[in-house]
Amino acid sequence: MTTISAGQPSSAPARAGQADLAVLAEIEQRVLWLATRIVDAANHDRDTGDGVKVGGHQASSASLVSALTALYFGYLDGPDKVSVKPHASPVYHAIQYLLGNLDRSYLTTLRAFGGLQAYPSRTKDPDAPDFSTGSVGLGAAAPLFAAAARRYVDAHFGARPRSRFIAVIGDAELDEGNIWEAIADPATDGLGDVMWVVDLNRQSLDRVIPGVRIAQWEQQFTAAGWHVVEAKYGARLQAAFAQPGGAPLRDWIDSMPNEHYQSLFGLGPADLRARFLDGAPADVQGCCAGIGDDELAGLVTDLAGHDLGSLLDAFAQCDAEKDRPSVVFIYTVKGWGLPIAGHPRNHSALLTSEQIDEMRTRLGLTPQTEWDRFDPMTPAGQWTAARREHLARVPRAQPPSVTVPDATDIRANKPVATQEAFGRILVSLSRDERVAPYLVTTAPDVATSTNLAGFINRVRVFSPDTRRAWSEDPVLKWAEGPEGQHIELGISEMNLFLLLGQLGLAWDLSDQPLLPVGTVYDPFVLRGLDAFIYSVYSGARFIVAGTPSGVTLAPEGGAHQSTITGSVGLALPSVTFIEPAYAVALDWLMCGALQAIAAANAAPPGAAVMEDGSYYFRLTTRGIDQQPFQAARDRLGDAVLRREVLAGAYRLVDSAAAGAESAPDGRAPRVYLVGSGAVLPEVLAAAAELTEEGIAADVVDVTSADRLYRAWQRTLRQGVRTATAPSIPGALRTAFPDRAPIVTVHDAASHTLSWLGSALGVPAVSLGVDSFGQSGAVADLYRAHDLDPGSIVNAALAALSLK
Ligand SMILES: Cc1ncc(C[n+]2csc(CCOP(=O)(O)OP(=O)(O)O)c2C)c(N)n1
Ligand SMILES: [Mg+2]
Repeated sequence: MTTISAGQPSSAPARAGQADLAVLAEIEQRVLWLATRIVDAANHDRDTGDGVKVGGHQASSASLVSALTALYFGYLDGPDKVSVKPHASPVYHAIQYLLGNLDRSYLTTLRAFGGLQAYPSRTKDPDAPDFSTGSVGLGAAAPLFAAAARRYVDAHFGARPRSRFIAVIGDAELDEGNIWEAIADPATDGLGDVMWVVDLNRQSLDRVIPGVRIAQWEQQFTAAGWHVVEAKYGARLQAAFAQPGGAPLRDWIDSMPNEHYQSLFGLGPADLRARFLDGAPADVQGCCAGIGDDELAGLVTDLAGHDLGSLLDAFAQCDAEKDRPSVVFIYTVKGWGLPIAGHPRNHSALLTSEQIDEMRTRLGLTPQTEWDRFDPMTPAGQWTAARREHLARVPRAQPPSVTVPDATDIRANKPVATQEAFGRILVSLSRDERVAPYLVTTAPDVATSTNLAGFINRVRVFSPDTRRAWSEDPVLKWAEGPEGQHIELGISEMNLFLLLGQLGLAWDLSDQPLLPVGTVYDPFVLRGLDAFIYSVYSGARFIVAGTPSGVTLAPEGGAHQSTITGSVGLALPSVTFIEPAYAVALDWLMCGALQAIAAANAAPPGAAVMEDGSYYFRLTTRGIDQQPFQAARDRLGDAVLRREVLAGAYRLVDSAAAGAESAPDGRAPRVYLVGSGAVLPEVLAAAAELTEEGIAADVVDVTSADRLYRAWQRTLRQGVRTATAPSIPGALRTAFPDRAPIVTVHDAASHTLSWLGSALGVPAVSLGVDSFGQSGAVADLYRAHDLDPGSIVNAALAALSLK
């Protein structure tokens, strides 16, 4: 581990160009002012009219002003990508404004509708940050996975201009487990272009953190193969330590409890001296005796995280480390330079208007000039202009347009499960040279058990270097090398969704569109859910297959059976949830999803892209007879059926077409049995039984509850917004041409499909899995959850009685 000696001149003049530290310090003060005032304006200059506190984080921002100034004005190059901790978003915007990348009008819009977002947002902020942040830990890990995605892209498509992937993160973010999952995974080994900057202000939201855990953290990073740098003391303290008698001073500060040290920041110079020396040994008292109160106050709070030379030195040391990721712990002060510095409850504290006025005056600004950029004729103005030019991004080349077929023409003559079909479809696509180069799969140690083996056998496993395979396995050829197209992860669903997210953003962050496909056991989608949300909120486009799913995974028991994932898939924005039952339907839907991803990836900047985003396929290992689907195909023809399958539902059994006898009065009781996924055989059996009893039972296979729901909501909202009567959307009308009671059947929470009754305005009974499962045979589990044919028949009778 390296400790920075900040007393020497910066060794990073090359990156800083000709910037001298005095100019950077002037910029730093202006960044501090703007970041503070952006939050102040949001809270004091704007009347929201609702009495709700606007909020914002002046202390968390101030903590990182120096580091972000050093990065943007002294270190970064154009292709570098940066993730900024959520609560420092005002600093990011202040810097983008000074660089000329953000219009002045936005500075008073923090947390306003259509204005600057509370936390950096790729998709919503006008000065588009490289990474969204907000849920602590995730934005920190994202650049690591972006670097892994870049390594993959470089290996397959040729090296891009070098980017460094940087995360500037809060120290309490290291409490999040996903941080340690990320650095522990071999897929993130050796990424020399990664640098994490940890804002070690020793405070979290609630408190001053008792006992600094840096030693433990450093060991954890070191054990994971990271290069660790510590930037602790600023130049003045370093110099004082080097004086004769300076060693006890250092020991005293090093041994001081964190709460004691933090309490110094809120005090005036005389009180600070007394507090600092409270309990100090005689030699420390002696060493400080000759130092005046003001000087002592400045000295003992001089941390490297606010020393621009030290920071640039630390970054340069990380940059020199080419073969492993680096982390630099910078010691900072939460609220640095503000009256709330170091206060235990400063997390959400806001400066008063008087304090803002005082700060403005101190910095030589007036209400007329407070939002100004630097005068272009001054050194600071010239340096920001030079940095603006240096950091300008090269416009992206027009991406290749990737042609995905409408189908792989999967054949399914015997019973087949959707999970198996999924594997076969991927194998077929790997043979299609128009698509194959862009496909990349990943799985958290479940590749073989989710049917990726066939694909892996063809395309191999990705590793930056070719690795010798020691055992010949004719069934699974696990050969690793730079040409491989499957990225294997350890068991971390967080890592899965973070990697999928960054592969799904490679069109942006690595100038290379990809078609990423991940697999995960369906119940464990929830284990990675926050990272899933993070990735799609960031605009990533990928496919994830949750498989196997539901109580259909009968013998595996309650711990492995998913129940609420259907509802999650349906409700998640920017994700299309799909649960087909039949192989050909899956084929069409998967090809359709890949087509949509490819089209969106190739859309020119600023073009309106389709709304689907990513795709979540919920699959099963239960093989089911494909004949009913073939019958629907014969009846409707591929063109019509494909359109309906993609729209979300089609009639698997059309009782009229099947020649169901009408009752003597011409009006047979009629019911729709609606199933999704693995339960279709039970639904079909129930329909046959009802038909025998003289009830016309149509079977509707819902391939995407999400698409149906969205179609319904679209027409409803249209009606609400235009004050007109909403119509029934086309997809629902086609699948449900008549008004008749319905029964919904789903191996998932009954709620996932229960809205259909309202959508159609008919009585509905919803069957599903609303309690935890257990081990058993499929028939046992279906019986226990009323998914068996007999229960479905009874549900149909109940629905008819509700009419
Ligand atoms: C996953 C998650 N949990 C909780 C929060 C609420 N929260 C926001 S900031 C914060 C403390 C952050 O402390 P630190 O990372 O040290 O940042 P600092 O404000 O000290 O710079 C917490 C708990 C969050 N944003 N995300
Ligand atoms: Mg902190």
